[in-house]
Amino acid sequence: MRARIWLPALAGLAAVLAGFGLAELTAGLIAPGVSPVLVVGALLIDFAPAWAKDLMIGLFGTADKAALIVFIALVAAVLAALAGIWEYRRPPFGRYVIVAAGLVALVAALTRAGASPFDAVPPVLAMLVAAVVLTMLVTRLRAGSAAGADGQVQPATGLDRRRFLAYTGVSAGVGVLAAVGGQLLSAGSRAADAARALFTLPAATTPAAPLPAGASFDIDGLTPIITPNADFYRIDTALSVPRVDPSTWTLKITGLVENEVEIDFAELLALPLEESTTTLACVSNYVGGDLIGNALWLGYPIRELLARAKPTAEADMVLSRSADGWTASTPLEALTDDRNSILAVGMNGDPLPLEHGYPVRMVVPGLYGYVSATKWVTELIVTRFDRETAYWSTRGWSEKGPVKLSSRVDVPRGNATVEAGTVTVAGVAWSQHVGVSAVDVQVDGGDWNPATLADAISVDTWRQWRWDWDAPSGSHTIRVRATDANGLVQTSELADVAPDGATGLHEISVSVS
Ligand SMILES: Nc1nc2c(c(=O)[nH]1)N[C@H]1C(S)=C(S)[C@@H](COP(=O)(O)O)O[C@H]1N2
Ligand SMILES: [Mo]
Repeated sequence: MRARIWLPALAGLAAVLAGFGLAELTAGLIAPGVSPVLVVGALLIDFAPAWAKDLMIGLFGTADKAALIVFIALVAAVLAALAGIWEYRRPPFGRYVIVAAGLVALVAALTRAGASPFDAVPPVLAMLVAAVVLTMLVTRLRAGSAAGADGQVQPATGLDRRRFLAYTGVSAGVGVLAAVGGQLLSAGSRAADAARALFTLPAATTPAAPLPAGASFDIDGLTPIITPNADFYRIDTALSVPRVDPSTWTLKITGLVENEVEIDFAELLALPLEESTTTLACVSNYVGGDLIGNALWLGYPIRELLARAKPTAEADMVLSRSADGWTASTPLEALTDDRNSILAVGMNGDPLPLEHGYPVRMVVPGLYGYVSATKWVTELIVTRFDRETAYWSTRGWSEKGPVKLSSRVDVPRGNATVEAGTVTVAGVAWSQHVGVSAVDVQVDGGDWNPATLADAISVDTWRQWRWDWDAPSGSHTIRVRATDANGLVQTSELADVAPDGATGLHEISVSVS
């Protein structure tokens, strides 16, 4: 009984490994990025329903993309084992399973942004190899075995079983070797990594003013005014970071324009580049959350390129598209008014990190990233909101996303225990494109106490605040609220992150000993 399940399951696994390995190898040779696991993962991400976004943000932040890959590998392994068992018991049902899985991978490969017909080769090859190897192994398994009295096939024994195991081992081994070879090949073709390593960022024609001396307080645990690249939050739908070779990168401006514009990387770098400090926030940042960061960006104003393209009078939106097909819809006005909306090539003095959009991304002050901050950007389509819809707007998120006025307590940490006496309460507040004019702190629902604000870098950056609290012992709650330069006070009304950003006041509990 055990042999009837385990040996066929083994055959299924070995067959699928052989097919998968050869697909990885051909992907490495002719279609980098078309690894079956990655294309299926990308398909799952794109088809996830709207409610899954919250989960996805947690899941596909930075480290947990690996979780999806492991999940797909586990599902594939289970299907492979089932295919083996079915092929043994009711041929050709095992092959049907393999063909069905192969078709899913084929659709996934061909529906990727910028897919070429060659991308069909790895999944089709995987399907054929797996089906042929499965048939061969199961035939081996049956060889020498006779139909029992009950009409059931009896598993092979002795010499036949040893032969079967040898063939199975060879198939699996070839698969693993081929997969490793494919990985090495695609690593070797990573022109983007190599180019970035060799790239020296040009100097800014218009450097940023030095940070005001009073822009940051020296308080342990307070968020630094500039977020180091390594600590900058990362959010995107890309399962493997897009590798865009700067030597072939171009940006096209098309759509409702008088002149189509196309520039390459060398041309972009030769333009007068400007530095600006801009805070970037994610719409999925809940009140008090950390999906927000502030960086010194180097780039070229999008306004200038749009001026060359000359949008027609009816245009009201720019749909930006990335190398991996993701899109954002940005109001045309936010890209043509006087704010620092740029095509960024530098982040905190370094070339853009690969995961933050190398070689070129958009940064638009005052709008959530999902409607503005396109990484690996390759195309700006000038259009209208009533004609085009961007990636997240088709998944239940608002088509416009101005960043909401908000503030956060960083110290003390929530649920910390502090000593009675003077306790420094501090954090950050932001009201992008308007500016923060005041921050107040409240203890246990009492009076609002004005906090001291650090100097502002600009209206487009967050601002630190501090307040010295004479803390009595016991349990307390601390709340913070910001007021913007127009006098708007941060609302205490709770709103979920969907569809256009959270509201409410950040509140922490502390115990004072
Ligand atoms: N190509 C691409 N660009 C993208 C995204 C994406 O999924 N794909 N996500 C956007 C979102 S939702 C946010 S909040 C910002 C995050 O930028 P960061 O990862 O550099 O912090 O990138 C934006 N740009
Ligand atoms: Mo986001």
